[in-house]
Amino acid sequence: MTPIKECLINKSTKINPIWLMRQAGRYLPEFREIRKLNPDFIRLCLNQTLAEEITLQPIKRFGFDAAIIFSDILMIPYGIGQSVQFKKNFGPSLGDLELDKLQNITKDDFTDNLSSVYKLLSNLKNSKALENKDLIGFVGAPWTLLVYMVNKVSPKNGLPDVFFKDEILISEILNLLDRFIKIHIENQIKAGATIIQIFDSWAGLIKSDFDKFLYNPTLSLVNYVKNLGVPVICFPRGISDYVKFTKIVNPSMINIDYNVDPESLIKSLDIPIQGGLDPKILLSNKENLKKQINKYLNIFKDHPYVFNLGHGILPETEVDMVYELVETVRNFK
Ligand code: 1CP
Repeated sequence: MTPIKECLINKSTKINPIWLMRQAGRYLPEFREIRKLNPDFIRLCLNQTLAEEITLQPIKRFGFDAAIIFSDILMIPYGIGQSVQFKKNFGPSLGDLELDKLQNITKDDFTDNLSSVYKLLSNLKNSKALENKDLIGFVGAPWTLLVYMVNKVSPKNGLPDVFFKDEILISEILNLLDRFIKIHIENQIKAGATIIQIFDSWAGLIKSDFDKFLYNPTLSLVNYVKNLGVPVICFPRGISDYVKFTKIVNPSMINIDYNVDPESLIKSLDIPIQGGLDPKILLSNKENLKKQINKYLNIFKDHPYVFNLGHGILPETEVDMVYELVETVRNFK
């Protein structure tokens, strides 16, 4: 059994497996080399040879216990026919949302549009580099994808009131997303994903209607993944009540963000926990980094815990600090 499955399924507290959110990405010089020559980000995600190489880059350097495929949560809007571009120093920018057009897309069209992603997984499945490691597939949660599809750009400066105006549109998109996210999950599992992570990066922006935007849609996906016999990790970043979320949604493991107090959480939760460390700590110094890592590992000493961050690793992180992090986690006794 892989180290992460030991933790997730056997609830082992003897090991602390490790991987990092956004481990395949911009902090790696070898990624930046490839990126420089490939300005179209979506095309890069769909380039099987390069996507495979990028997925394995952090594994080769750091020996993490899981690879996460090089792809993006916005491949789902792309797959159902909304255009997606990534602009330099700006981030994602989505095209007009033509609901009629999106509602006409079939399962086969969608699967065709994203066939490279599934091919990437099936190529990686038997890779020597991933022996005894997990291969993580992922999706954006319905809420986070709804936000990008309607707002069309990152909501990092908040959502305008007008976002919520068209309730019918919102319900239609949530229905559409439930259907296609499930198809994307099923396709990834069939192609070789051994774990699914659901990223709800903007869950912290939900201020009301939690059943509609957070609990019901996520529970629907979690049950779907579990029925396919694969563990599912949820990351509802920024929500105020992780205990309530976990009780209602009951994923196989919960990834906490860096605002969660791990000590109080552990008293109320008995499912495996992942993550927590503030990625900004990797921008400080080695001494502080070790101290903060040991804090998490000591708190989770007797709890099934997969080491990870409280959000994705920052592009400005120095590779040297990541080596230090991995060594500290591996040497913890
Ligand atoms: O190692 C990995 O995790 C690589 C695969 C991966 C994953 C899991 C990428 C590659 N993106 C994601 C998930 C993702 N994408 C999330 C959820 C996780 C999180 O919150 O960090 C989100 C919100 C996105 C959307 C997205 N894609 C953003 C954020 C924009 C915003 O609203 O602030 C950005 C910058 C991207 C582009 C992207 N995706 C991945 C990479 C390496 C990059 C950077 C590309 C570049 O500019 O070179």
